[in-house]
This record gives sequence, C-alpha cells and structure tokens, in this order.
Amino acid sequence: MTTNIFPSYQRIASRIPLAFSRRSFRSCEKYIILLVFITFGLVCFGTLFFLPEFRNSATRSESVYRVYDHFKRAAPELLIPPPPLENSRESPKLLRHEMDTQGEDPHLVGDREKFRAKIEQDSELKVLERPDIGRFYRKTSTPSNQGKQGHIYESGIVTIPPAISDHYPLITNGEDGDPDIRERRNKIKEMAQHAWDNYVKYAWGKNELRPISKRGHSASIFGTMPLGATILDGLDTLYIMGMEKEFKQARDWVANELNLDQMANDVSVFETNIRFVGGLLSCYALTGDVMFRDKAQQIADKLLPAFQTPTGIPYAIVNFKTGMSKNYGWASGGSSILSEFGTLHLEFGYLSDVTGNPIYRSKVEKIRQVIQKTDKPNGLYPNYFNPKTGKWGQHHMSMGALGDSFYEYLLKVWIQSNKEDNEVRQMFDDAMEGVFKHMLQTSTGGLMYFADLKFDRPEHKMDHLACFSGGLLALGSKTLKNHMSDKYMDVGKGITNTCHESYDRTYTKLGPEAFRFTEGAEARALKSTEKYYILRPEVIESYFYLYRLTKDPKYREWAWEAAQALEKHCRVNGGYTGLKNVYTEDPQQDDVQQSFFLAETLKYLYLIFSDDNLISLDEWVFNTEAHPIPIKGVNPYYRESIV
Ligand code: DMJ
Repeated sequence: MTTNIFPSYQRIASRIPLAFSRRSFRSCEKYIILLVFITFGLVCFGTLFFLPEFRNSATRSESVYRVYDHFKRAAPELLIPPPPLENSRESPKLLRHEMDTQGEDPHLVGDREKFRAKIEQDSELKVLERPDIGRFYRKTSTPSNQGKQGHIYESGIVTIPPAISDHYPLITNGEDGDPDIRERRNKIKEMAQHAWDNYVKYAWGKNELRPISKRGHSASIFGTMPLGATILDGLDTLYIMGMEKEFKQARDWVANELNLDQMANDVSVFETNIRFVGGLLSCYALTGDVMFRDKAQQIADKLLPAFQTPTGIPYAIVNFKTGMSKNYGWASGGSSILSEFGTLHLEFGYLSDVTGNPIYRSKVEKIRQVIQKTDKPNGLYPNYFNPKTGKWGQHHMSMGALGDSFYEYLLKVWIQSNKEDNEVRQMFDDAMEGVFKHMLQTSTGGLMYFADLKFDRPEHKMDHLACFSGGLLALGSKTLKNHMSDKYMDVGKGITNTCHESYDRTYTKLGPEAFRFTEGAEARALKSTEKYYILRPEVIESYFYLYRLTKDPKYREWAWEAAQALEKHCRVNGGYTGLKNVYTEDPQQDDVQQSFFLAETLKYLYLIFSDDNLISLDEWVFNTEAHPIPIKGVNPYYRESIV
C-alpha cells in the first residue's frame, strides 16, 4: 500500500477505501466551487467601487458642487465661461477654421477647436494686468477687459479686480506735482524701508521690534504669542508705497505662517480687530486677493465668543483657543470700554459684505441698539459699560483714551455706508453736541482743547490720543453741510493747532502722551508719566485730514517738522524707537517700534506728501488704525460678495 502524507479525498465506504475512479465532482462539491466563483466575482465587482473614479460617487458629486459653489461665491470670475454660441461674435473664427479642415473627422475638428480656444483664452489671461503693486490707476482710466476675470499672477497672488466700474481709484504711487514735495515723500518712504527692513532682520514673525536691543517685542494686547503684528498692521502701507517685494514677502507669511488655531492666547478684541482684521480687509480691498479676506474672517471668528454676554456688548479680552472671554480687572466693576466695543462696526460690517455672512454685522448692530436705548448722562457717553447689567459704569468721559475711536466710528460708519446710515450720523451729531457743551474748552492763551470729564467735573488735560479729533471734525464738516458744519471745521482747526503747540513746546518737537492746561502751563505735560512719546500717529493724522480738506500748506510744513524730529530723535540703527521724555535734550529711548508706526504714522506722512487722489477721501475711509476701507456704492474696490 502506498502511504501518502497528503490528505486523501478518497471515498470511504464501511471503513474500506473505494477505488478513485470518478471523473466528475459530486453535486455538493460543484455547489461549493460555484459558490467560491460567485464570491470571487462579487469581490471583484465590489472592488471597482473603491477605485477613485467610482468611489462614493454621490458624495463626490456633492463635493464637486461644493467646490464649484465655493468658487462661484469667492471668485465667479475664475469660472471658465461657457463656449461661444454658434451665432456669437466668435463664430466667424470657427467657421474659418472649419473651412480649413474640411474632410476631417468632425469630432477631432471640434476637439481641436476647443483646445485652440482654450489656448487663446490662456494667452489672453497672460496679457492681463499684473497686481496693482507699484502701479496706479487714475480716475479717468477706463475699465479694461480685466473687469470680468479673476487673475492668478506669477507671485501666486489671486486678485479679483472690481467687477463693475467706470473708473479705478488711485491706490498706489500718486506723486505730487511739486518736486520738493516728491522729495519729502521719498524720504518718508525711505523711513518706512528702514523700519521694515529692521523688523524683517531682527524680529520677523514677532509682534514688534526692539530697535535698540535688536530683537522681538510683544505688548500685552497681543497676548504672549508671536502673531506678526507688524506684518499684519504694515501690509497695506507697503502696498500703498509700492514696496512690491516687501509686500509679497509679508503676504506669503500671512498665507503660510499665520495660524491662530493652536494659539492659546488672550488677546484684546479691539486691537485684534483694528490692526489685524482691519489690515487684512484693506489688503483684500486693495488687491482682491481672497487669502486676505479669508484670514480676516478666520480671525474675526475667533473674536465672536467675546460677544456672548447678556447684553451682546463684547468683553475686552478673548482666548483664541478656548474662546474664554473677560474684561479688564481695572475697568469700573467689570465694564467693557466704550472705545473698544464702539470700534468694531466698520470692520465687522464690511466683513459681512465681502463674505456674505451677516453674523458680523448683526453683532455690531446689536451693540448700537443697546447703547442707543440706554440713557446718556447729559447726552454724553461714559467710557465704561457693564455688559452684564446693561448699565454705564463710572461717569468718566473722554475724547482721548477709553472714548476716542467710538466717536470716530459714528462718523466713519456713516461715510462708509455711502451716507445712507442716517441713524449713526445723527448719533455722531448728537454726541458732538454734548461733547462741545461739556468738554470743549478754550485756555487763557486761546488754545482749544477737549477736557476729560470725571463725574461732571472737567479735568483740564488732553491726551495725545484725542488729537485725532481735529481731523475727524474737519471730515465731519466736509462730508455734510448742516448746522454743525462750520463749528466742526473751526473746532477741528483749533484742536489741530493745539496739538501742534503740544509738539512745538517740547525740546524734541515731538508731543507728550498727555498735556495739561493750568494757570502756569498750557499744552504741556506736567507729570513725568505723561512726558513720553511712543511714535503715535494722531497729531500727524489730523495734519493729513486738514491738509487734504483745506489745502492749507501749513499742515504739510507741520508734518515735515514731525518727520524731521522722528529722524533726529527716534531713528536708531535698528529702526525707530519711542522716547521717555520729549522735553529733554537727549531723551532716553524706550526701545519699541510700535506696529502702528508703520500702519499709521508713516502712512499718513506719506499720504500728506502725495497727490490727493492717492486713497482719495471720496472713495476710502480709514479705520482707526489707518487701514483704508472702501466706501460702499462709490468705490469699485468694495468687492461685495455676490451671494
Ligand atoms: C492706534 O492703535 C489706534 O489709532 C487706536 O485707535 C488708538 N491709538 C493707537 C495709536 O496711538
């Protein structure tokens, strides 16, 4: 008997193996084999559905539509237009080509035609405009075919030119006709280059620069993390000054490095809004690069948890990661601050318009409703408001710290709405009536100033911050003729003059943080804690408005005095520094280059020495950090969302 190590399939009958004589399978074996084949077939068939082409076709087509929809909303111009109709203007070209290719397979001819049309379309794209960096459009220029296309440039910047426009506003360059003025402006640009280059060299990605110790710096308003505050705040200045290379570098940092998701950082809602959201929205308006809009939206979304209060008045501080929000411990029994919650409307309203998401506007409209219906002592707005009880805190009022930009936005939101939001214009006029009646003073030496009010008593002190109001009032006067217009202009000029005096009465010719009016001194700081200058813009800002609105050359002269003083006392090898005491011959330096130096101080200086059409006040409104926001219905760079 042969032994076999392998199992035998011999049949056994009564324990006796039967001879293996069968030629076919038994029926149950056939079933098993059939079953194996069927299973194999099914597995093969099922695998087809895991191939990329077939996988999840329903969700796939939905996601294709989602992407399409996203593009349609974000950049309708990027979608390839439908092929020309037979009778369209393109058809002669097709007919001519059809004649050339008679006798060929009509399908191949059709494909070749489509391919050719695509190439033509692509080469048309190549001749479209480069980004607007370093160029400018005059009001008289006519719209080109770029009005209908989205552009992707070599730099990777995507721009959507204004859709409907009969002119392009001037947004870069804009030189003045006078060669001396041009020379001054070149100097300001060189200052910006110095400030920027040193930030890049020593503090890239950090919030601010320490120009003497040559390293990064961060103020508490930015929390503890490096958010590139100088980049976000300085971007539009680089753009307007035509610093193309620097703008591109800053833009790429925002696109690739700025990621707030992982940042467990407590930040100021107000500062984040005016500097970051405002700066990014300006860049979106100026360039059409949707990256800026999307980043602005991501940042604004991080601020939204701060609005979850019983009244809807936001808290001052929010944590980017957790959304935990709170107010400053020092602010009148847990109050929010007027100048902070009152300085969101311009950016949040515009953000809703460019994203098509109404949530941001709804938040700021709620703020307005709440303060509208709360009684105002003597028609004035106190600096503190409790977001839980809906009541004002201490009755302190100021055109400077804690109040300032609230008043600014009452006027500017009206301007930005193309003067249609009359409610807010009325609020501005009413507020100014109260301010003029209770806070406006004239010193014995004839200087006009806004005193602070503390429980109905004037404190005869004015902050450097309050010096923005000279320009604001001039803007109010020029944008609406009403019973207040002349007064606005008089007070605007008077306040700007006083602020200039506060500079002129120092050794350095730069102004102190706050100045007082007493019997012995006018427009001078008296306390050592008020004698510093931290590169603030407000006085120069008012020179800018007054120059543009009155054309009085003295404002340019005053601006030039300030620029020279900055060069003399604040410029160091590593950038620009603030000063600890503006009254001393050789002031100590504070070793901080504030982000608003690039955003505001240098931008306003540059614009004073430019043509008036560069960021025209008829088309743009500056947010409180000098980031220009387009005026609705007037400025084709508004780029409102079409959804
Ligand atoms: C800027 O951040 C803004 O202008 C703000 O409104 C108050 N002041 C600083 C610069 O001084």
